[in-house]
Amino acid sequence: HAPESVPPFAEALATLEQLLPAKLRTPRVGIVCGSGLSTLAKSLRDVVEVPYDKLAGFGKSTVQGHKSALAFGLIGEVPVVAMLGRFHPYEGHPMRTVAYPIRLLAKLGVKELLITNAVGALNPAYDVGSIVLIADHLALPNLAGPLNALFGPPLSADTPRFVPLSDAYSRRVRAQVLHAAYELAKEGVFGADAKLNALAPTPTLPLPEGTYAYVAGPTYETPAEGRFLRAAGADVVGMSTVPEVLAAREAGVALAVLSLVTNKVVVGEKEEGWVAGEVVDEIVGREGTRRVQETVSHEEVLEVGRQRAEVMRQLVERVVIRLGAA
Ligand code: 6GU
Repeated sequence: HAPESVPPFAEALATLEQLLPAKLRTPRVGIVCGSGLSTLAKSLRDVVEVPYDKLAGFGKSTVQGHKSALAFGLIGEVPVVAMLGRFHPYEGHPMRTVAYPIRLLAKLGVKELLITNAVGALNPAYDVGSIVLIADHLALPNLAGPLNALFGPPLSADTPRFVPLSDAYSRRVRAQVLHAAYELAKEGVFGADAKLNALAPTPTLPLPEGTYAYVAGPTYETPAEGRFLRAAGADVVGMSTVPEVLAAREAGVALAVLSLVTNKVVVGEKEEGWVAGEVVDEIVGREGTRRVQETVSHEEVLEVGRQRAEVMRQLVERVVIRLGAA
C-alpha cells in the first residue's frame, strides 16, 4: 500500500525522545482517560505534558471535556503515560487515527494499558456513578467491515493479520484491578456499604464485571436499540474503547477497561413508548398521566465523570502500583 498511508511513528518517537527525560521515556503502563476523567493525571509525579499537536500523526480531538495531550510521569516508581483525550470514530477520524496513539504507546514499550470511559448502563443492577470492569465486548460495527479498526492492509510485515479477541481483556490485569478495588473498598473509598461487603468473611468485590457494547455514535441509543443490546448480553454501552482495544491487542499489549456508569440507558418496555393510551384519555376527556420522554445529555455524562473521577483516579493509581510490583 501507499507509503503515505504509513503513520509517522519514527517522527513522533523522535520528538518524544527529545522532550522527555530518560526516566520517562519508556513508560510501563498506558492510561486512556475518558470523558471527564482527565484529572487522572493528578496521580502523576514529575509530569511532562506533550500536546497532541506537537506529535506527528495525531489528529485533533474535538469533543468537549477532553484535553489533548500525552502526560508522562511516575505513579509510585512506575513510569506511565496518560492520554488526556482520545479520538473517536464519530468525530470523523479515520480508524488509523483512532488506533495511532495506542500503536505509538506500544512502540514506546507500554506493556499494560488501562482504558477508562463513560458508559450508559443497560444492566438495571448498575447504579449511576458505579465503575464496571469490562470482561468482554459486543461490537456490532466490527462485524461488518470498514469500521473494524484493523480492517485494511497490515501496518507492517510483522503485524499479525488475524487477531484473536477471546483473551482481549487480560485476566491477569483484571485480577490486579479487582485486588486494588478490594483494598480501596476496605479503606472506604467505595462508600460505607462497599466497605462492609469488603470486610465480610467472604467479601463481595466493589466492581461488577460486565460486557461492553460498542456503538459508532454520535447518537445515543433509541429505547429499541437499548433493549436489543441488553437482550444480546451487553451490560453497558459506549462509543469508544473498542478500536483502541483492537490496536492494543494487535501490538500484544495486555489491557483492562474501567467503565464509569454516567447514566442509565432509557430502555423501558416497548409499550411505554406508545402514546395511544394518552390520546384515548384525551378523546374521552379522562384524566390520565402524560409520560415525558426521557433523554440523556452529554453534560450529565461529564458531570458524573467529574464527581467520580477521584474514585477512578485512586483505583487506576493503585492498579499501576500493583502492576509495577507484580
Ligand atoms: Cl447512554 N450511550 C452511549 N452509546 N454512550 C454513552 C452513554 C450512552 N452514556 C455515556 N456514554
